[in-house]
Amino acid sequence: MQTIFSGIQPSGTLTIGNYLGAIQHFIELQESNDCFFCIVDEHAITVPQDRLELRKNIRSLASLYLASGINPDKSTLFIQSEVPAHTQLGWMLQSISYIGELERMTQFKDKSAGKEAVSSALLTYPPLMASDILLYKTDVVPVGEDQKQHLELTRNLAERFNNRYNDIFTIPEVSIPKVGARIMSLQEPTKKMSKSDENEKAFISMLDEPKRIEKKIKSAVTDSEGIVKFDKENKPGVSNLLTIYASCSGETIETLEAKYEGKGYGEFKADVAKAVVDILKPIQDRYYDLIDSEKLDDILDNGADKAAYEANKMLRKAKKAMGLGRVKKKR
Ligand code: ATP
Ligand code: LTN
Repeated sequence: MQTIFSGIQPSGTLTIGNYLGAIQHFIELQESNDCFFCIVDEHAITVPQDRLELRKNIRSLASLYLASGINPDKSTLFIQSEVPAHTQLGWMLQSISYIGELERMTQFKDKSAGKEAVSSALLTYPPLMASDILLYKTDVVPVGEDQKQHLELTRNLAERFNNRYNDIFTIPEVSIPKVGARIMSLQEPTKKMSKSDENEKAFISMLDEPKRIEKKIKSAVTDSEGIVKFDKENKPGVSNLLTIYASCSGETIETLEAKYEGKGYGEFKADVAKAVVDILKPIQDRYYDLIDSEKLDDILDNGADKAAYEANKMLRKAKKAMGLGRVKKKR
């Protein structure tokens, strides 16, 4: 049995990209592993957030995790800010991070580009992410393609700490799905689908109604060729829809290409929409049952207790290794 850790930011309603790139794999992994799934609200505040909106998104994300199939009897589901050890170890890891390596992170470059007031937390986000992972002796971190660079930095920081102080951290492996690791924007298929995109037509939210999903897929950017074929370079829009369809239906891309040979985009798009609705509809039903329930609070309280117990053990070790605090005199 391995220990798994992953986190999602409550920075908007999850998209089908988050589901196919991350959550779907969490569900598979929880069957035979010890899993921790986190709502990383302290990561979300690295860019400006409206407080009421953030609070709503945190609860909504918790509910979506559960509605998607995270089983609280098997996995630990919790909110990052409810376990203070994350920011504590995050600070300690900042002390061994170099500004240069943080400035090289593509996420930092993307999110800070052209902005005047960039928070320093956006730069120091990776050591906090490393802390999330290292606190739980994590063996494997399932994430989408975009997080690969952060995972490499996490491994570097863990090794640096182990060499410099004491060999206490497990070096985590990254796990990226073969299909669905990078679902693209429906409007600009060369850009990743993102829940914080200003253009709502660019993403399918996990809570979009069936009609809305159909509309968004119908207006997804494709090309004028009229051939359903996977070719990321020349046909990014169609390839993205094929990936979404394959991941939702469990069919291979080749089977789908054959199925739509000689057919136009109209029929293809209608079927992609149907496959997405079939996956999302039952999740949405469970979501609305949970969102205002006390049960959700109980699950999160329990999760925070369990996570804090594990995290505090590792935090104590890390503090000792670095020489923080004191050793009490024997009486
Ligand atoms: P934001 O837009 O606020 O930066 P995001 O939509 O990129 O957020 P995150 O909370 O950063 O989502 O990511 C949660 C998980 O979903 C991560 O494992 C990430 O790799 C994965 N993920 C995010 N976007 C996609 C995507 N377009 N395709 C596949 N996986 C994705
Ligand atoms: N950086 C990630 C979210 C995240 C995460 C983590 C993922 C924060 N801490 C720990 C895996 C493990 C993102 O933006 N998707």
